Amino acid sequence: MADISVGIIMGSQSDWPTMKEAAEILDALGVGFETRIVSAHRTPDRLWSYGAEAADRGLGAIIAGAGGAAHLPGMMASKTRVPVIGVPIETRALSGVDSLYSIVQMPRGYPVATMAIGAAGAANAGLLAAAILANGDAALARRLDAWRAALSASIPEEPRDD
Ligand code: RP5
Repeated sequence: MADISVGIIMGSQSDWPTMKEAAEILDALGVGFETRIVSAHRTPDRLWSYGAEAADRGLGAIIAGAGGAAHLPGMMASKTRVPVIGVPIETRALSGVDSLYSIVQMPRGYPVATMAIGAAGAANAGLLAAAILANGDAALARRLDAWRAALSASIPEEPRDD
């Protein structure tokens, strides 16, 4: 079993179907991760202690998904220097634009790498976390290169009628 290098956190159980996409990518690449529900609004103390301990625990990246007033990624970035990758969850009321704007517009000094809204964003968050870790892990770099090459090879040159 791989060491836990990535924390996947989310504001609610309802975010899991989206955030699972990040977990599946990390699984496929052999990157160890943990999953936690950490809400900026409903469990602020949990957010604070997770952020306070993240670097000492050896986490190399934190993927944080939240929807609506999506303060989790930004608050986590305030609390730890571990790179935070934000995933805006698609919402019913505003289609996730609310989540995106809540996450992306950080003040200077506390960056969040903000992904696209929804499932593609969550999958890309997994890939970006792996890419960050691959800088110091040659075996992971090779696995990531192979994953990218396989995706590329799966794209047909011509469209077909279904
Ligand atoms: C946010 O509120 C969560 O990240 C979730 O996307 C949204 C709705 O949460 P639930 O009401 O479904 O628990 O904090």
